Amino acid sequence: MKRKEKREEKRRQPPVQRLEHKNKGHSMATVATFDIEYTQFLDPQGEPTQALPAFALDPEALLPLYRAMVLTRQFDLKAIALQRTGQIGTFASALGQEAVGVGVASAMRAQDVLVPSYRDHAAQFQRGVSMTESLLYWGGDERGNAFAAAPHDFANCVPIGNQVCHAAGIAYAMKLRREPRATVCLLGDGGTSKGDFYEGMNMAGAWHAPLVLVVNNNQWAISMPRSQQTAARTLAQKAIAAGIPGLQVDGNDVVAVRQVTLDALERARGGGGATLIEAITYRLGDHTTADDASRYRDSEQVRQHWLLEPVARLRNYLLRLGAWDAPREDALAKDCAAQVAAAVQAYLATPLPETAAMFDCLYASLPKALAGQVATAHRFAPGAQDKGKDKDNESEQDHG
Ligand SMILES: Cc1ncc(C[n+]2csc(CCOP(=O)(O)OP(=O)(O)O)c2C)c(N)n1
Ligand SMILES: [Mg+2]
Repeated sequence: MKRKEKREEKRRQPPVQRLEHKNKGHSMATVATFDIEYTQFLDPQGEPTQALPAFALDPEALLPLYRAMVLTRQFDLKAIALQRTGQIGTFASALGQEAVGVGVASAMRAQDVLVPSYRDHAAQFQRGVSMTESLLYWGGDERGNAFAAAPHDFANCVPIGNQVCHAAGIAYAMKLRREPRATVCLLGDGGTSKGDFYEGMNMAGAWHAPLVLVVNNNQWAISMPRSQQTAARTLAQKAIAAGIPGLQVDGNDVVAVRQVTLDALERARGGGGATLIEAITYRLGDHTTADDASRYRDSEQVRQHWLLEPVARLRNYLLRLGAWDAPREDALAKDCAAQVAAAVQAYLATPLPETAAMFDCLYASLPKALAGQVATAHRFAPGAQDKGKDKDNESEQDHG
């Protein structure tokens, strides 16, 4: 083995510490032990639980985080109302999970890359994605994924966990190009049961890629509770198999989420490789507007989790600091409502996309079956005259 290879081998495999002990009558050795750490700075009442990081002592640094969480909450309410009135399609609210998106994305630099799932608009807004773009996306308009202010961030990923593989590849590319950037990938607790998650995380570990994986553990994968999702005691410990650090954070404490993400990003950019962060939070809303969670979960459990939610927690801390009061809260609510209303207006005023635009950017040349669907789409486009024609052919094409 060449000297360089030997050095690399040594770096990857620290000497095993053998701890001899007896069990069941024969001697064994513990070859590795692991800990999963949990970080919290603010308790549910907004009271510090330990010495705070510098940014959390500075109202100027905290207020933008608070505003962003309140704005996300108002956006969610409005988006649900738009779905109920048929003005957007299905929508996935981030109610209760605002601190994860805001905390994580506020720790990123502009040149980093965010690889989100469909519930991550709180993070996207921090990155400069506009609420109008988000509404376009949920309205079925692919132009909503072309983020003007965050052009290298990835589009919302709806297939669960797939984005982890893309994120690992992006992070590896950053490493190969020696760029001082990192990739942040957001996924749900359910996503950690997918093969893509393990494969992507494994490659990021093997490549020492600058990747921060954040599991938004909101306790539910649609109607599947966390307890039935996996027998693993924590989701963070899944990192151990990939040889990267895994840790838990109170996902309702924006200070903690931001701080652990800052640390993981610093490690990533400094060549220290990937990290898995499990942010413990709770999905206070339905899975999406197509769901009714009251059919499968106990309202008392939801009520208990409202006591832990992130917006009131930071507000209480700001009140404690003397940096917040009722008039400022009122002014913020009005300001957020005006911002959301302007975004909705801009969304509704956006001309519809070209009918067949949904087929763009999928294939270099359209497969035959999809070409048939393009023709069908044109036939049913607003203003098309011949909707009734060619019924037989149409059903063939739809199933092609
Ligand atoms: C590959 C794949 N399988 C199944 C689904 C259907 N599905 C949509 S959301 C969801 C649950 C996801 O739960 P989680 O990862 O915890 O994310 P959350 O919705 O809680 O944010 C499932 C199974 C999907 N979108 N993609
Ligand atoms: Mg979930």
